[in-house]
Amino acid sequence: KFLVLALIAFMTSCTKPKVFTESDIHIIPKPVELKLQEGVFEFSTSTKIVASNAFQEAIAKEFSDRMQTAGGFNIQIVEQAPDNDFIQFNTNSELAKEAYTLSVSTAVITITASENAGFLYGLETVRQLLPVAIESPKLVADQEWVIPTVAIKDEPRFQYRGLMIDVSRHFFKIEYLKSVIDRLAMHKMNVLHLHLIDDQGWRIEIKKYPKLTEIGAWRVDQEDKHWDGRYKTSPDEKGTYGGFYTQEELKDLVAYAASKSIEVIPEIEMPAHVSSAIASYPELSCLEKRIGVPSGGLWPITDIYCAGKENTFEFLENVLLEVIEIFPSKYIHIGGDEATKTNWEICSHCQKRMKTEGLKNVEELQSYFIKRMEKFINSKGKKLIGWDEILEGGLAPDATVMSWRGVKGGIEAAKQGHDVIMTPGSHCYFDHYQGPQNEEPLAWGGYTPLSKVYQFDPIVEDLTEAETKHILGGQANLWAEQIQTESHSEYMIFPRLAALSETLWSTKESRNWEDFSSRITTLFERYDYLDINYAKSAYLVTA
Ligand code: TNX
Repeated sequence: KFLVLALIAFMTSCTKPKVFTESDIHIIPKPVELKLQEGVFEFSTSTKIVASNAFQEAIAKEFSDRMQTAGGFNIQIVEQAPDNDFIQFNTNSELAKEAYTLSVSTAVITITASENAGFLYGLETVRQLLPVAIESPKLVADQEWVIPTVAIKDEPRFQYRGLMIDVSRHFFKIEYLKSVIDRLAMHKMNVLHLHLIDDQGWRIEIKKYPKLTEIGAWRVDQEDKHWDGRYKTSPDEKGTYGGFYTQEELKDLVAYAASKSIEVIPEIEMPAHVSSAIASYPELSCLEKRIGVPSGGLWPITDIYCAGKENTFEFLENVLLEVIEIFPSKYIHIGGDEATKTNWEICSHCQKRMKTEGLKNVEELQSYFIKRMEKFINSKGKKLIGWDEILEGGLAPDATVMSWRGVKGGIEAAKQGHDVIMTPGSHCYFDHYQGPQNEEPLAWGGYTPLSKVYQFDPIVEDLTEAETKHILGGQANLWAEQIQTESHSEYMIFPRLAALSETLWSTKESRNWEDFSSRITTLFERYDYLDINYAKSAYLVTA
């Protein structure tokens, strides 16, 4: 008797379509508006995706591949819509940039957007409506591939949603950066900022200055676990640790990112954090002393570009000309942070420059430097971004400020009518610890658990409406002094990226830690399938 009852129960559970409730929906970042309806859409071998341009085809193909791998059936990509059982992309130019609506009925899924990003985000939402097993790298048996019928209206709160990866302190392969791009798209983020140059390595091939990568991309060892304040490299030692990206590789990366609606912003540091350049071309510095590429952290580093000599500007303009050919991004980031200017105080070229330009101090000399670079960058149709130190001595006329030493610099810049990206160390530094220090891998310092990231809000003060408009969004920064491997890098990024994505995408009113921390467990299951080495400790700590 029991067996018969069990069999009946089993059969009804097989035939009855699943009924979804709101608590079954765990999308991150949380959509702006979601109305759950009755019924389900079921994916099967007869489901098709109608694509009408290359971008749609590419995202449809990725979706179809995922279904093939996990579900074992093929979803065809077609040009003409069949009668029913399909996903379609519908263009509506009235929708805001990046916005989309997603309507799922039992017969048709329609993603409406005005441009590529919206189509991608709509499909990413469909992915998150599907069972987590959709992420599986191998066939999952006995899985129903159904999603609830819903009506979603969604758009980002902020237009700039970024992640910076420091590839100088440690070198990461292009394939890894591509995987980061995949995951940024999954989290509806849209900027990858590449910190290509720092003291410890020059990572971009510049054809006019081959020594930058022959010498500047290599240091003696990668042992800089302890930021112990010593140069380990002499100029004559041959570097063994390092690497760089060829221009071809970077162009390929940029194209890959574009296929996921992600802009890659290159950062070409100046005037400081450039020992790697000076090791390659000592004449770029004030003292022209021969130095090696440091593997650890001598701090402060006084060997910076000379602001007096014309050849510094000629060099930087030539470098930027090549950079601009590779990166179609609207922005070029020129760094500008942490310049120890003691050599500028004693350098005759710098002193002369200050005299002829009527500059009162070295801060004004840095401002002259950045303004001059901005003129060049603007003349090539690009905009300049710099870290908030570019405020000192007077901001370049059209510069965008990345506020890292808290949000003060950003507020000041917005008040001056400049665009701002908020990346305060307190909430956005992914090189900080995210759990109890004694249980975590060595980090740079600081303490930024998941819950702290979730508290981030780029708009912090009562700014006027016009000033608020200047806050374009936010970004997390992963400095890599202590990060030697891809899996460690992933560990620092995830799951904090999920919290960041919701703070930058979802409405302020919908922000709710309890709700987020229950939804994120589903995302962890996806991360598990995707083999992402995320930090579990971050979740446990609710500072
Ligand atoms: C400061 S943040 C830096 C980086 C370091 C970071 C360590 C910024 C613009 N400059 O060079 O890697 O601190 O957290």
